Amino acid sequence: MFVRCPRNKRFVSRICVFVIVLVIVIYFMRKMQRNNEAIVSEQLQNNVDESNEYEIKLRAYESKIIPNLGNNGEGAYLENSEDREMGKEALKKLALNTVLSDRMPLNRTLRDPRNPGCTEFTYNPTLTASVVIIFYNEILSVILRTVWSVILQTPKHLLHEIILVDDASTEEDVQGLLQYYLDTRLKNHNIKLLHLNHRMGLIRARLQGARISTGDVLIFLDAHCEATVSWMEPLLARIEEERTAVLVPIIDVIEANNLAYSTNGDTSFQVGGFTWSGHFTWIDIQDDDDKGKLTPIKSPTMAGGLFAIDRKYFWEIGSYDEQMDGWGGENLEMSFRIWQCGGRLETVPCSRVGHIFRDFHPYSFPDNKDTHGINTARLAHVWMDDYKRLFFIHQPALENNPVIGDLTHRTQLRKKLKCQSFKWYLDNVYPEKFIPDENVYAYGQVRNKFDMCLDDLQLQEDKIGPLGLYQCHPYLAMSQYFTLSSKGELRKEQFCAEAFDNFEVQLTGCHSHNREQFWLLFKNGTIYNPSLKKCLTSEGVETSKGLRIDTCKNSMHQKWKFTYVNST
Ligand code: UD2
Ligand code: MN
Repeated sequence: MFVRCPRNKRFVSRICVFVIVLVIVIYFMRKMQRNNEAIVSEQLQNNVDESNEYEIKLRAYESKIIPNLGNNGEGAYLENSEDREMGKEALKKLALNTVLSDRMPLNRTLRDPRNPGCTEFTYNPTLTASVVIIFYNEILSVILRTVWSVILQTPKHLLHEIILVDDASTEEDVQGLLQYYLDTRLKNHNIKLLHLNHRMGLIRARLQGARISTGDVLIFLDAHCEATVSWMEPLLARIEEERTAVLVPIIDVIEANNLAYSTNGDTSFQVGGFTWSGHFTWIDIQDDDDKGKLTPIKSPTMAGGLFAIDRKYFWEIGSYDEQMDGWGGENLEMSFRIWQCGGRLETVPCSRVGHIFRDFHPYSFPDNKDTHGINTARLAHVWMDDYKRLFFIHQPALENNPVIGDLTHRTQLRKKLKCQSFKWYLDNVYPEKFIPDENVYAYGQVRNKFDMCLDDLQLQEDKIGPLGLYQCHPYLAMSQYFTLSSKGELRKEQFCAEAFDNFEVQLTGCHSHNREQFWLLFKNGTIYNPSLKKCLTSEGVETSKGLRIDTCKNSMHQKWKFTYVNST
């Protein structure tokens, strides 16, 4: 470029051009050679040491993966009968078919589970996310499938980092092998693995992950999840619009036995509720206006494992109660706190993540402590005001028990954030929640003249069973706590007494429009079912057996007395 060939002397000029072309060709050839050398040297660096014990293990593991198994999120089946038997055993022992998981590709494909309407939205968030995944003794393939799904289903520019927190697992696999996998198979992704040096429980483990994260938004996941297409965009976009919105995706079920990614159909889903015993429950969407919406909708509580929150807001709003141990309670604590202290909790219908729901915990807790109970007692004292009475009926031994620890920090936090009362939460966020002793006709034990009481006979949630009769307990035990509600239901929190044509009375789900669930309490103590025109009777009913309805007569067996009756 800086050399000029003389124009007048043709021969000299030609030689000159030739020399210049030659120089250019040599220059580019050398450059290409240098590039090749760089690639080769990078490959050399990449060349894993084949004699490394982790490499040997990983290759053995990788060689057993069955291509395409479980693709499209389908449930899978192992052809090999020995594997199949081992899988069944694992399911019994660990509540998960770990053998099947080990054979299934880590990056299996999933179908788009969303409501088709979701594809019409475009989101262009500018925020980035730190995905925090905590685990204790989860198997490698399950953790890695979670990680792979996040990588594959998230646009690169939105995924700031993935932070894995090992809550001091004792299983060998997740010690060195996971780090080795990340270093060799996923080294171009920003993934950090933090090993805690002693078991901290899932609440403090999440806090440790949050502390080292630097993305705009924190997204927590359990270590046995699979994210689906476009799961992150609507979460980030909503937080960008409303930084105090805390978001949960729809949580689909990955079946523990065959790893099928299953949904309740692409349109129907539930939001979070709670029971007075302090447990999370799924509830139907409460507001009619919210039904069918594809934009974020109000959720009174969250399940706890999968949610997105602005990182700075997470700390401002009080992160977690660090004195909560083990497992449980933190999800309701955070839900109440978010709502009461000015934030919002929402379910995002166009974001869907699968989660393996296990039938039992495959791990034990140090000292066998009831961490769920203790943690819930903590949150009841801090957030539920006088309504904590309804929790402590379930857990009387915990009410003034020193085991729940010091609450000063959390009560101070509540003051500092100037949070609303629990009554405000019930009135404004969850007005449909049944309160067994407020605005009702009568509640408490329902006793007859023979000191026998109505009793749910320990009926399990989601079941139907007889409305029973049992000796009255000397204290108000939950199994004998009944309410005659303002709608005329004779009910517990979850069940309503329903009279049947064969004169049996069963406890079933409450449907307020069902006439057979409507009862009247007369001044003389009879409990009357107007629909069948009969009265509740204990005549001829053995202890622990179901009550009946019968023709109303002036019988001692048809006189009932509630512990508390409101005058109205
Ligand atoms: C649900 C939540 C879970 C948590 C819990 C209440 C969902 C889908 N799951 O229970 O996230 O909020 O309710 O506390 O919402 N783990 C540890 N250390 C431990 C015990 C567990 O790190 O000491 C990990 C575990 O490996 C898993 C996560 O914590 O990744 C949640 O545990 P889980 O899956 O057993 O809880 P889950 O889904 O039954
Ligand atoms: Mn889980």
